[in-house]
Amino acid sequence: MFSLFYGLWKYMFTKMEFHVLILGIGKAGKTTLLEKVKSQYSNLEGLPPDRIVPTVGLNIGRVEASNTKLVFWDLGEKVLRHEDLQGAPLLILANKQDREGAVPADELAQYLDLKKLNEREYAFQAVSATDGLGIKESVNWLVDAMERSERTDTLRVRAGSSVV
Ligand SMILES: Nc1nc2c(ncn2[C@@H]2O[C@H](COP(=O)(O)OP(=O)(O)O)[C@@H](O)[C@H]2O)c(=O)[nH]1
Ligand SMILES: [Mg+2]
Repeated sequence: MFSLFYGLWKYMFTKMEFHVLILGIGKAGKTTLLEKVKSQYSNLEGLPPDRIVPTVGLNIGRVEASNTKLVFWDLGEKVLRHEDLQGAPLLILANKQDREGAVPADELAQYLDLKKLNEREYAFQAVSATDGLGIKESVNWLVDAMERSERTDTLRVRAGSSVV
């Protein structure tokens, strides 16, 4: 009986944790973005842009948003079509919006043919990793999309959740 209630309690009060892959070509601003997210969602100061060096290996950042834990993986590999990422929500960021001539998010949406990524929820968001424009909106979208994603349920079952 105790374990039943303990399981229920754990289920209700343990924060969900989602992992987010940050993918993009070199110099797109992935590391700068991660540092900005970290500085907006924690008390720690993110690295200032002039101290960010090209990423070697992995750069991982943890933040908490809307009672949810997010783990960002700054990688830069072509993994989107990998079967393990089937159905994972996709947020496409049009970064460097502070720069004159930056491609707006809706224009970017026209360039990218995302119909091939069927069964995947996706959205476009204009951001500036240096100014912080659009960062909160991006993280909110990620949290919402991952919470309502069927993939989340599938992964939870696959992980053999200890919840009753
Ligand atoms: N103007 C501007 N520059 C940016 C922005 N995001 C990143 N950068 C710059 O782009 C360069 C590459 O950024 P970095 O985060 O190292 O890119 P990564 O290779 O994708 O990790 C750096 O000089 C950054 O300061 C942005 O939103 N606006
Ligand atoms: Mg980097």
